[in-house]
Amino acid sequence: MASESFLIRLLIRLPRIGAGGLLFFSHLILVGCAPHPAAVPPPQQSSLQITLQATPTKPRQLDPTTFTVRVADRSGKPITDVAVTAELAMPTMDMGRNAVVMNLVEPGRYDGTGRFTMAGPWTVSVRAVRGKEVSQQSFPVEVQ
Ligand SMILES: [Cu+2]
Repeated sequence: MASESFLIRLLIRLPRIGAGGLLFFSHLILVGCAPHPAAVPPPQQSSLQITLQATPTKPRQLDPTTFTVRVADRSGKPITDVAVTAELAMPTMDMGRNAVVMNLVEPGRYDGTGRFTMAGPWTVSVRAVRGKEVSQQSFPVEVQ
């Protein structure tokens, strides 16, 4: 916890710091004390198990790649009532939005087909959304 004297000095300086600075400093102070609800919910640690299989396993640029996503709870039970999305992105550059439509094909299994538009390192970000609960997992894929 910040000391009282620090707080008092901060209050004296407020006019110079301005609102943005106040938010920054108040955040610093609060972070040290207790969990503080942020304006944007922090990325939740995935509560569901998400796996991804790409076919072929070494995708070629511009060829169709099939994605198989499996979603299960912590005990391994297949999950059928989530909305699954997959986004393809390159970590090194902006390739524009590249979303793959994923459809439930059997309990806990969601399939979709997409295309990597360039050779190199890609990331497939899979999200499983159920109400306000979002589980997310990213998978690196090397494209030839
Ligand atoms: Cu690229």
